[in-house]
Amino acid sequence: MSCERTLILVKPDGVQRKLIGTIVSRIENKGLNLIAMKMLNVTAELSKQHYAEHVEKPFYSDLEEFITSAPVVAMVVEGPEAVSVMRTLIGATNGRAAAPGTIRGDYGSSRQMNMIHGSDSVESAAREINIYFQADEICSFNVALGSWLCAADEL
Ligand code: IDP
Ligand code: MG
Repeated sequence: MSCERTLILVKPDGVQRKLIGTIVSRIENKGLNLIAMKMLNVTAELSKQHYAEHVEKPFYSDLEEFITSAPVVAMVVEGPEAVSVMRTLIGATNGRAAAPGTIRGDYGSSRQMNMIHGSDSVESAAREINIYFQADEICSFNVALGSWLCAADEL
């Protein structure tokens, strides 16, 4: 098992709906480690970089309009298998299909306005973290409670 990093965004709808604290709590309650965080406005250029795989898709112009419409909160989250653990916690893309208990399943019912982004692979995470954060903005630290969150042979 490996300690991974993943890029998480609270999207504009999550910020507007005052869900930043709720989403951060869900991540912290899971035992994952928040090691970088900032609020920013996504520009059209940044959106095209982040969503490069979607730029040619029919929904891209709506997605760009949405993601640039209000600030986002960007985070780097670290922990054992953090990429897949966060994708499970986030739930399916479409909030109407997302399972209860997931963030998208519990707080939304839209395909586009689904409150949170999480990287879909370790490779995507490395690319996306690099887009949103400088190396010196990442504050990896020794978690004092770490031995109560995960057994040594799971790390
Ligand atoms: P993901 O966020 O679950 O990884 P992706 O397929 O990578 O989903 O899509 C990126 C984002 O684009 C979604 O989170 C959602 O906000 C938006 N999106 C995805 N598919 C559609 C669509 O068919 N119409 C409109 N927006 C979409
Ligand atoms: Mg995706």
